[in-house]
Amino acid sequence: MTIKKGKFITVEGGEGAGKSSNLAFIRDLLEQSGCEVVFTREPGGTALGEDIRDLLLGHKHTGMASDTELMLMFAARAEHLNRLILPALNQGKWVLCDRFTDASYAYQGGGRGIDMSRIKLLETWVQKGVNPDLTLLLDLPVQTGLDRAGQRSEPDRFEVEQTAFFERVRTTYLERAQQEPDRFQIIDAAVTLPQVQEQIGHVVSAFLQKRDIADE
Ligand code: Z5A
Repeated sequence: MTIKKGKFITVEGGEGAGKSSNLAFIRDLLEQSGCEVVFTREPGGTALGEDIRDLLLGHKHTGMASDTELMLMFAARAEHLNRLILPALNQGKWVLCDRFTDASYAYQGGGRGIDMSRIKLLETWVQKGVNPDLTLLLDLPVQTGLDRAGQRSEPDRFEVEQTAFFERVRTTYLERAQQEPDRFQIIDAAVTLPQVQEQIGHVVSAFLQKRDIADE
């Protein structure tokens, strides 16, 4: 794989953490500072990836084996990296992605109980060393998130899981953040939206400042 030029930012979090509510805000912050932003999501981001997303989130294949689920996530990711993420980074664009591989560790590893070493194998194979430069983890107590998400319409195939599943997802995200403190920034997402955005603003400004110093 070729060398990256732009920066790769991912946003993660459990149910009702407020990703959708904050992604446009993050994109605006980046664009205001002169970054050309490609905004995308996982699973999805390409035509094939969006078809895989439908299979993963829809209810047609309820009871799908966990290994199938994991490999479909990585199949969509391989397409996403090769067709969208890497070309954009190589053109000097910034990629802002709604979820990435940390979600596979959290949901398929923590949630479904797949051995993390198997996820690592797929990560190494598919990503070939390409990783996010910054990951914002929107963290909040599981019940708060479920209460918020419950106000939305029809639940997808993940949203019907039990509280214990989402507790394992949250624990795994927090463990990963602890293991990679330079990449992860934890945002307290349990507070009001303006308070969440104030924290995000600080994190993104600090990251942009670091980029400016590195570019000098
Ligand atoms: N998945 C996986 O298993 N493995 C993988 O590798 C990948 C993904 C990549 C994709 O869903 C699913 O795929 C996801 C994990 C799995 N499963 N789930 N569940 P997604 O990412 O597209 O969708 P989502 O997780 O359901 O999240 P979302 O739609 O992006 O949004 P959200 O984070 O849940 O939050 P929201 O919609 O912005 O907010 C929820 C509600 O809370 C809404 O009414 C807001 O107005 C409200 N809200 C937001 N912030 C606040 C604050 N601060 N205060 C009060 N109320 C708030």
